[in-house]
Amino acid sequence: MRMQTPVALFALAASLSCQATPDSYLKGAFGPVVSWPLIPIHVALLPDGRVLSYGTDGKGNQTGQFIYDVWDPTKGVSAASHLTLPNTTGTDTFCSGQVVLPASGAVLLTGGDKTVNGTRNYSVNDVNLFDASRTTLYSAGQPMANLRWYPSVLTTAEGEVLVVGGRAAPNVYVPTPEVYTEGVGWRSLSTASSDDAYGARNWSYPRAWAAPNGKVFIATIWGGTYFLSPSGTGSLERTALTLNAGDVYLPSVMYRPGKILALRKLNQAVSIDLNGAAPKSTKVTGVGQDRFHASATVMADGKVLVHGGSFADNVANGVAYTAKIWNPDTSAWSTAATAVKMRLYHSVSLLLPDATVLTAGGGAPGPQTNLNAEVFTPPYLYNRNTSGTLATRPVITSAPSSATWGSTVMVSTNVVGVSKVSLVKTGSATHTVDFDQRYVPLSYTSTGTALNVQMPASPRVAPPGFYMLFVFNAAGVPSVARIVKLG
Ligand SMILES: [Cu+2]
Repeated sequence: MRMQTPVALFALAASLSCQATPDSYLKGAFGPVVSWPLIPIHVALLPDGRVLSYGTDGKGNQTGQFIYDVWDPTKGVSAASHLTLPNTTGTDTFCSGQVVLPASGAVLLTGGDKTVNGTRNYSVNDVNLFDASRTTLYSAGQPMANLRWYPSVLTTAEGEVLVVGGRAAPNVYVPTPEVYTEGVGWRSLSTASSDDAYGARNWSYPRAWAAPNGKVFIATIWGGTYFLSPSGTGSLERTALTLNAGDVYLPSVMYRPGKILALRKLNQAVSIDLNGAAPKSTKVTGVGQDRFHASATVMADGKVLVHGGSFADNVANGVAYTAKIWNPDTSAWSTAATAVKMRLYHSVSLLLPDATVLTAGGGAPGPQTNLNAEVFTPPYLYNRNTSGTLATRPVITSAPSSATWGSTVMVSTNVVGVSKVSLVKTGSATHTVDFDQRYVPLSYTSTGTALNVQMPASPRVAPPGFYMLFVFNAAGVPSVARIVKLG
C-alpha cells in the first residue's frame, strides 16, 4: 500500500486556506473553485488516500461509460493531481452504487445505467471492481441477480457487502437485497424481499446502516424503519419506530456508534438511537431550511457538516450556499463558511485523510454543470484566534496499518497532551448518501508522546474495512490520518 506523506498533505491544507477570514476558526473556509475532469457524481476514498470519482464524460454529460478519475490529494488540486482513465468495462456506471471492500480494499461498483432505444436510465446488473493498487477498473465477472440503478451498498458486521434497492427499469423496482462476499460471490436474500423497506416505496439509494445489534437498520423515506438480518437468505422485521416523512434527497449520517442524525422534510431533524433494545428517536433542531441534495459528512472531530442543497428538488430556488455544522454534544447548529457553487443533484461531499472535506459536483442534469470542487477546511484546522492562520498540526509518527477489535494498539505522536483519538470510516458518497460513513471515538491512555489506543470492541460497532485514524492535540487540532484496516 502506498503511504501518504504527511508533509505533502500539510502543504495541501495550507494551499487551500487562501480564502480564510478572521472567523475561519469558527466557520472554517472553502478553498477556491478548482476544476475536475468530470462531474464527480460518485466518489470513494481509497485505502491509499486517493479518491476515485466517476459519473459523467469530460463535458459533464450523464454517463460513466467512458472515463473515471483518480485524484491524489497529496499532489494538490492542479490537473497534475488527477489521473483520468478510460473505462474499458463496457458498463455505464452512472448512478450505480460503490463501496470499498473490507478485505481487499478494492471498490465494488454495483449496477449502473443503460440506454435502450435511445432512452437513458434503464439499468444493468454489471459488477465491476476498481483495484487501487493497479489503478484499474475491471469487470468482476459474476453479475448480480437483479438489474440495479440507484442501489445502496454497505459493509455488514460479518464483513460482507449488502446491496439494497434500486430500479430495474422505469417503474420496476427491486425488492430483494443481495449480498457480496469477497472470494465467493453473490447470494440473494430471497426471504427478505420487501417493497416497503427497499422496493417500490423506498427504492432510491435506501438509507441503511450496520447497527450495534449486528443487523442492518433501514430508515425509509415514508417513515417506517426496519432491521434486516443478512445472514443466510435473510429476514426482515419492522420496528416500532416510525419517523416523520423524509426524502430520497435529504441526508442522514451515523455520527456516533448506533446514532444517526436524519434530516426529514419541513426542516425537521431527528437523532435515531440504535443502542437500546429497540430503536428510538429524539427530535433535534432542524438545519434551518429544507436542503434537498445537501450532503451530511461526519468530520474528524465527530461534528457533522451539512453542505449544499436548496428548497426544492434540483431547483435553484432557496439555494443554501452556506454550510452548517451540527455539534452532537450540544445538538446545536452553527453557521459555517459560504461556498461559491450551488451543490444540488449529483453533488458529493467526502472527508479526506487530511481532515478537510471535498465538496464537489452537481449537474447532469442541474441548474449548473459543476465540473469543479471546493475543498472545505473545517474550523478545527485554524488557530483559535482571528488571524485566519492554520494551526500547527500534531503528527502521527507511527501507527499500525491494521488492527483487530478489542485490541490495544501503540500510536506514536510528536506531541504530549493528546485530547482526542477518533476513527472515521473511509467514505463512498453519491446522491446525498455516504455509504458506510461512521465516526467511532476511541479511548486511550498516553505516556508522553506515546498512546495506547483501544480499538472498537466489536465489528457491530465498527464493521470490517478501512478507517482514518485521527489524533488531536491539546488545542483540538487533528493530525493527518493514518489509514488503518480493521479486520
Ligand atoms: Cu443519479
